[in-house]
Amino acid sequence: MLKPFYLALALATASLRVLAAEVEIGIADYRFDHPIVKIAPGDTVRWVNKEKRTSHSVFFFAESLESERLFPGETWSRRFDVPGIYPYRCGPHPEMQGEVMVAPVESSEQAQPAQ
Ligand SMILES: [Cu+2]
Repeated sequence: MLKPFYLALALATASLRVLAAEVEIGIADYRFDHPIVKIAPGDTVRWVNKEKRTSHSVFFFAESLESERLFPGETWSRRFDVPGIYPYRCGPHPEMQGEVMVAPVESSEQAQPAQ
């Protein structure tokens, strides 16, 4: 029989991933500030254009999915439900590249930028 304290702890740990996380990627100086992020299925990535003048987009070329052109201060979000590796680049600036890795994580781990 579990004592109430340990039971509560187990429940708290198990429910940690129920709340999906949101990861923010800033765009500045013609690059994505976290080019590679690791998230869990159900998490959302939010790109924020932090440039003063330049617009960018987020283009998942393998899926032919591209955001609207993001002007300074604008954001675009995408939720990832299916595990996999999602490479992307900026539409107008192909040298700007990034990757979203979606994989189940340990319940104690938080979604975080990989670098
Ligand atoms: Cu760009």
